[in-house]
Amino acid sequence: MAAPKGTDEYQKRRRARLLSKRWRRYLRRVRPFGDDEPMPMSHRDLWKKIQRETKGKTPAEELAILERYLSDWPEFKGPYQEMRKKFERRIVELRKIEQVRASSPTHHDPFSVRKRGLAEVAIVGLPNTGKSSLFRSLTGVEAEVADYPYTTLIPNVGMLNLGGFGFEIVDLPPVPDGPLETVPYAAGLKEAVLNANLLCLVVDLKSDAESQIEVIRERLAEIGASPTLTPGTEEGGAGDSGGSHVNRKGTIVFGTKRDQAAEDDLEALRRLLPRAAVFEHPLAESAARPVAEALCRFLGRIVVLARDPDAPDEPLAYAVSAGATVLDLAEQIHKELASKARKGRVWGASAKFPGQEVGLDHRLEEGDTVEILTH
Ligand SMILES: Nc1nc2c(ncn2[C@@H]2O[C@H](COP(=O)(O)OP(=O)(O)OP(=O)(O)O)[C@@H](O)[C@H]2O)c(=O)[nH]1
Ligand SMILES: [Mg+2]
Repeated sequence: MAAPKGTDEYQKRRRARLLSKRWRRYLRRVRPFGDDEPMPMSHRDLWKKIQRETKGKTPAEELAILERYLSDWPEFKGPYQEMRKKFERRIVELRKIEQVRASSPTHHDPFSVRKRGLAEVAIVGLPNTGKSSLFRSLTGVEAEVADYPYTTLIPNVGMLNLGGFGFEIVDLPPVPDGPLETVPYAAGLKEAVLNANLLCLVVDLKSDAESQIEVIRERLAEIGASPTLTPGTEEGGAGDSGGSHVNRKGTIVFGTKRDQAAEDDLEALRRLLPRAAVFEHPLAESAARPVAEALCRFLGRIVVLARDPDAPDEPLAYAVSAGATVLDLAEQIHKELASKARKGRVWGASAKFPGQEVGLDHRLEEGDTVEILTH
């Protein structure tokens, strides 16, 4: 019941009403989202705050921040809802970026133009010698394979993945029997070969190996590249330039169609190229590691296995610099692991006995298996 005008009671109630009105207005301003989930700021300030928090963040971090804000975004109308829509669109965009990143085998940024993996390896050989078949075996990526020459006219690209590292493999159209300009893709082939860090030379074991190698060398010379079969020799390493005008490329060799070739053909190829790392196709089941090791040698790296003591069945291969220590390996796996690492346990060439406990400065050797202990 209203108090009669002029009475003290009337004045008291009026003051209370006014006060609560101002108070409510004040509260609305400082708590635009109401009392349940106070977010004490205007939409402009909120926008600025979110911009500040997301600035310079990785897509994953930005996604987490926006999702956190949107999870308790109120049903407030007006500019807040426009802002919500903007953030929702941004979230869709960020999720796409994350999806592409996660599906990229080496977790490199797919939008950057950098080569993926440790190095790019181009498969080079004459027509119909089994380059695309080899590419498929190494990468698991589908590529057209057929029993006639010039099946591949556009390069196929995939990754040879070793777990902790990988190489980008490029399956090229064939180098022709005759001069380079006899093929319409000569310019592209030249660029692809020069752009690769390493080469993988394919020799069909069913045909004469010596003449194939000679023709490939001639074509590479036309391109301005020279295969180097032995790492670390004065012939040059994997570097893009050996100091002269020829572009030296560390090169491994594959003898293909081994299953259809004569018994001795692979050995004959090895005798022909005694200083080269020569592999065979079809691939042996455990071929990926030795192939990666041979490629790594041109890069001054060795392959070691890191074994998580809590998941000993799934060691991961890593390519560390030759002469790397247990600590170097830990750093390569994860900065945090390196900061917590106390010592290592090693099996393999650098260990005095299997499972030897070693300090963090212990130097690793090719093929070692290492556990990094944090306590
Ligand atoms: N038996 C056997 N056949 C192979 C092997 N590698 C390739 N082939 C066959 O050889 C033929 C040519 O293989 P591709 O992988 O298309 O050869 P390519 O060098 O990529 O051919 P181009 O792209 O035309 O230069 C196909 O019929 C393959 O099935 C192998 O290791 N063993
Ligand atoms: Mg092919």
